[in-house]
Amino acid sequence: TKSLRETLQEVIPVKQEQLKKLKSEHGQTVVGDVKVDNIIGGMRGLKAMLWEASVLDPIEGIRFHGLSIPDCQKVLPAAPGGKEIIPESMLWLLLTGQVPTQEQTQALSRELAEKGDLPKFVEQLVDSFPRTLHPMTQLGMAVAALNHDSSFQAAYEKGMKKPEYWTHTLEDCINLIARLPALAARIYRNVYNPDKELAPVDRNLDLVGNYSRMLGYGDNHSLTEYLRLYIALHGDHEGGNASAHTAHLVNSTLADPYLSYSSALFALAGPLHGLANQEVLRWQLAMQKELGENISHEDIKAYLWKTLKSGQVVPGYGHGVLRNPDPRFIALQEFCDSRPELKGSPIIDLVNKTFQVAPDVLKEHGKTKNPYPNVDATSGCVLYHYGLTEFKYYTVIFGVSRALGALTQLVWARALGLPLERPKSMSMDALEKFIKNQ
Ligand code: NMX
Ligand code: MLT
Repeated sequence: TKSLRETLQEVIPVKQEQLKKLKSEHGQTVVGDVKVDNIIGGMRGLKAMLWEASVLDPIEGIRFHGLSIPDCQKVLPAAPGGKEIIPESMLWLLLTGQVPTQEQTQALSRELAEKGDLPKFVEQLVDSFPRTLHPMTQLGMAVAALNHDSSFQAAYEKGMKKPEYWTHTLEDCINLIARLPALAARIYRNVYNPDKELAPVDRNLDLVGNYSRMLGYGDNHSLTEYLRLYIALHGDHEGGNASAHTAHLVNSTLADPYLSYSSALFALAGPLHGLANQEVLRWQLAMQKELGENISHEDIKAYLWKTLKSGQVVPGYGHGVLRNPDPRFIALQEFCDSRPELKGSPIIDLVNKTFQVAPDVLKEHGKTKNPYPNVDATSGCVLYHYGLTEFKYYTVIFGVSRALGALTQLVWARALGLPLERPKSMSMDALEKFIKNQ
């Protein structure tokens, strides 16, 4: 059975050939118009990036190398003793386009665990942060500091040749993914349980098995399984989302993967992006507090209108691309339905009831192009039920996850020799002049 690197050595030349052909045969083919609306509207809908691992359809949602979420749930290996997809099998799929065997998945788990310890100076750096510093700020800063050991940076200084770029990028990406659980768990411990001993990385556990154990939830098999699914599913959402796009842009300058992913994390930390799962829980809890027990659909409707009339967005609803309920939301709801311990959970019931009411209210409100829930509408609420109630931490878990897809693309970008990203910008005056001369 082939290792991850052997598989990539086989797959990359095929992709390089595909790109060469695309460029020489179709380099001048038009794929769309650029409208003034695109330029002033956050480039929404503009097809302007190459992204190999996943493609998002507005109605159907995400496909990873052509596989839908239910397809992945059928074919991707789980952890020993578990049922849910794990990040290792998703990472293998994202990187290679192939479904790994159980053996290949376990070998990757083993490699990640072996590389999972943090350098001492990073532990000291994280321990020096004030407990009041937002966990996402801590994560982004520490990921940047990990570039102390960047293989890409060291090789670049020595004058490495372009065909070697991807191998050093891959080494950095694997090392970073391996270290994220220990880093993210250390931040959690320092902020919420400063007196608690941190469990060491266990070489026999999968990535999330270790993460859950280091967070202090290792005995909670259900939460560990939920985290496996959560982290695998949030791994990639094509290239245009703010975090993945940031990693891609920064890496196109040949900044190393640590600096690139650190930048991505700060994009993820915004409330319109990854911070939304923290915001959803805050909003649902405020709703619960205000409305009390036995909340009716009418009560929720009135609360939704109150939120909208105060000029706020309904967190967890709407999307830049999707125009249907997010299949990741559906997959997490199905997880909840399949778990006896989640039956009757007040917070999950409230998420469900909100889902029954919110789309009609948002349609009537008439602003959002997508009145349906995105993945954040439920992801944090399930963590809350399981006892992981510190919601300022939730985006960190998203940050552990998004590394899978964002870092995969860095490997591909360097293997395909993609150039520095540098779109043309226009001023309003320049636009008006252009329009006048049409
Ligand atoms: N509640 C109220 N208004 C909304 C919502 C919402 N959930 N979603 C969009 N709108 C408004 C939006 O603010 C905009 O108003 P205005 O013209 O006054 O600026 C209008 O509807 C049109 O926006 P869209 O084109 O539908 O959405 P856009 O692509 O600009 O933004 C989001 C997408 C996701 C940023 C937006 O839907 C939103 O703010 N949702 C709530 C926050 C959220 O859940 N973010 C998580 C996204 C997923 N993730 O994990 O990253
Ligand atoms: C994501 O997973 O990145 C979000 O759904 C946002 C997006 O795709 O734009």
